[in-house]
Amino acid sequence: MPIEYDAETALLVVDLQNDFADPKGSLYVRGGEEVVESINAEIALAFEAGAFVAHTQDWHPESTPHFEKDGGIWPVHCVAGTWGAQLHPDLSPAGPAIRKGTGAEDGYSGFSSRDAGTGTASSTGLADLLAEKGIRRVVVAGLALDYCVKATALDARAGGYETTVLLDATRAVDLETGDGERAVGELVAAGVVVASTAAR
Ligand code: VGL
Ligand code: ZN
Repeated sequence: MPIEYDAETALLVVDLQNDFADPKGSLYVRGGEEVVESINAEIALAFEAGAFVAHTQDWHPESTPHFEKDGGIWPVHCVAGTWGAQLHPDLSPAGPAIRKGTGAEDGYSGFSSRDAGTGTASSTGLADLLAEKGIRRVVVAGLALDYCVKATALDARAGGYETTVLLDATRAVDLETGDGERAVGELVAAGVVVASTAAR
């Protein structure tokens, strides 16, 4: 069932950036480019209904414990200011971009991050923004289902928002076969609703 957007709903478009959504990106998520069109349609619907739209951007320094070369698990991706970190050129963004992963951290959520060294959590400002707008319901789409979409939706749910993930507007990294399906299981167990876009 498509979402009915209203002024108390926020559509969060997670990490629809070249490194994830372009086949030439360094951490290309298979099928990532396929979600752009339906997300644009969803953004238009949300915008028309007076909903709040925000984007997240993975925005890393050149060295971070997140990268394999520095002790993490990922190839270098979404380095601040590079082509890979830019939003996909076919996306029609509406609303602010929240940058995350900007420090020495290995977090995935659009809401907060945890310093890999000190363990200290810090907020990205997204929760404050949603509170300021009087948001009660959060709808999440984008990349990747098994990392940043999952973490962002779980944080939204834990923060008391009615939370929905638009499954056809996400794709999984699937480092291990089945990660995407397991992510859906975790989301549903946490009380997140799984739905699809109006385009489907
Ligand atoms: C992501 C892996 C590493 C994501 C970000 O956006 O899901 N995945 N950094
Ligand atoms: Zn990252």
